[in-house]
Amino acid sequence: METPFPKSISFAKKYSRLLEIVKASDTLGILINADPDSMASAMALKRIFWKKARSVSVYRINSIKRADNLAFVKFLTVDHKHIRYLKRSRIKKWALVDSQPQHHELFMKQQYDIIIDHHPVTDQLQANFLDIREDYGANSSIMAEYLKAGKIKPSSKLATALFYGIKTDTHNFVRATISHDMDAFKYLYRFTSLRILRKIESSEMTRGMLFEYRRAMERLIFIGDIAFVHMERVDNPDLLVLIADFFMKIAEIQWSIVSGVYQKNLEGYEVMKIIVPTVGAVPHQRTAGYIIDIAKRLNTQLVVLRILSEDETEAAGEQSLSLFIENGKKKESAGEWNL
Ligand SMILES: [Mn+2]
Repeated sequence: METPFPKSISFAKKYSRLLEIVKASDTLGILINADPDSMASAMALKRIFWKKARSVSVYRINSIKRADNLAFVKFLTVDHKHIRYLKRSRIKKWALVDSQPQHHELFMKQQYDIIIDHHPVTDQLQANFLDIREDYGANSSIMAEYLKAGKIKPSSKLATALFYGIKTDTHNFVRATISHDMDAFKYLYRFTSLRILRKIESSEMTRGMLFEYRRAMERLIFIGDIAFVHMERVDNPDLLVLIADFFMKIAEIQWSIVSGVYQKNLEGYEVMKIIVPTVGAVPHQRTAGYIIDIAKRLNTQLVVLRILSEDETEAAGEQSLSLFIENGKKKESAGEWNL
């Protein structure tokens, strides 16, 4: 690809080139796929054009569901709207941050005046002002350098947003990072509100989720060392993962199984199957028993898949299948079905 800047060009020069893109009479629209890094980047770009453009508005293509991201929006007062409220005719100049048009079809509908990103360069990338830095762990680090170059002291909310953006995109610097991110992090630290940062980081649930947790507690049953909950209808399947994770905190528990019904089939029936893939050694008798108990409680079909390795014959596979059948029969005759 054509590099927009020779390596040596200073951030100050880039900054003044960036400013030339948007005129005082222009309305600027910034598009993002909202996560902390992109929201912080949009806030920074908005700050850069504050009082320099007629208006700057931020539109996200996705909805924000994660509790920590909701806290981010609330406590850092991120001002943005969903793209469905976008009136294209009102926007004169377009910017895309922390993404490239190829990343999403909703990004492909227009030409961009500004693209600033840190993802690998995609095909046919074009913009009047293009700054792609693949060697940055977070786009927020690039934006912090622009603020510095423009001698803009970030507000505590903007600094906290960028700081958190870097933290999440680099997974707290676990990902092989990169001196640029460290430098930006150090620069932002003095302006950051650690109180808000802690609040965002400790936001693991929403009020709505709390009701789901209560529902989960009421439905929790223990089968051997398995914590098992069938949640029935759920609006958001991600919740099942959080609940399963939550019950893993119980000391006596080895397995946490959470089930739920997310979508109906074409006829409108909620059909559930438990699929048990078995491979290698025949499953333990006890494990088979547990799984059968769960299937029975849910009144659902149990599908046992035996995955054969190259040196196994079908006879070997039959063994684990018959384990489930025999166990089921035994439980039936012992009257154990009515758990
Ligand atoms: Mn990013």
